[in-house]
Amino acid sequence: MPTINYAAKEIQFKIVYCGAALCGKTTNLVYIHSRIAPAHRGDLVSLATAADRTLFFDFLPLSAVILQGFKTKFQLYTVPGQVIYNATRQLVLRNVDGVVFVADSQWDKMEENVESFRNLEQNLQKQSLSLDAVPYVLQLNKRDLQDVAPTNYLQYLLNNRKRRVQSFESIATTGVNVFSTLDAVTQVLLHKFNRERGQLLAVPGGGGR
Ligand SMILES: Nc1nc2c(ncn2[C@@H]2O[C@H](COP(=O)(O)OP(=O)(O)O)[C@@H](O)[C@H]2O)c(=O)[nH]1
Ligand SMILES: [Mg+2]
Repeated sequence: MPTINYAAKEIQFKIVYCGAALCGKTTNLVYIHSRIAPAHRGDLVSLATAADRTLFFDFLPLSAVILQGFKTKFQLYTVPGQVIYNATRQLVLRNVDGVVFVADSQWDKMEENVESFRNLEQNLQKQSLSLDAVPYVLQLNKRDLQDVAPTNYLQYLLNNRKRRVQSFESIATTGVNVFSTLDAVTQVLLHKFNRERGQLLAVPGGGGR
């Protein structure tokens, strides 16, 4: 559920990048940050350990299109991928409006990908959400590397729910399909919002959080 500020005519959505440790979540945000004019984004806040691994989350605020006279803002977050940080992941996933699941295409990461995807489903369940209802897309990352699984195998592992979602083959380090992924999740999320809650924007003082 996005935050609607009627006075400022702003609506704010939260998008969370999920996936196993080192799959490329932070790299997505770093690339997006580097390609958006400062006027349309805030600073990238990264809380990393000395070893450059995300400890809590990365955070990047973006402002974008106008929706029914409201300025839409997107807050991009990553979650720490390491298995032990589940409490942090649950916290970052609270009130999520859209998810990008980043898969690491390397063969030896398949188990971690599947485990991370299951963990996402479980964490959403804990806040009574389901991937059936949350807008999300799949990003098959690191396609530049040698030892990668074929995309149809990744689809079979990670995109076999009733509703198949859009997926993108990416190279986050050079930006290949980083924006296609972000555009797709925002499109799905805005469609859902318009369909289910668009009327909230027309009623000053109604709804919001
Ligand atoms: N070759 C290659 N390396 C990548 C790609 N995306 C990320 N990486 C590298 O993978 C490592 C982990 O990336 P990071 O974004 O920190 O992963 P995170 O733990 O998911 O945030 C870094 O060394 C990145 O440079 C990619 O598409 N191709
Ligand atoms: Mg990270």
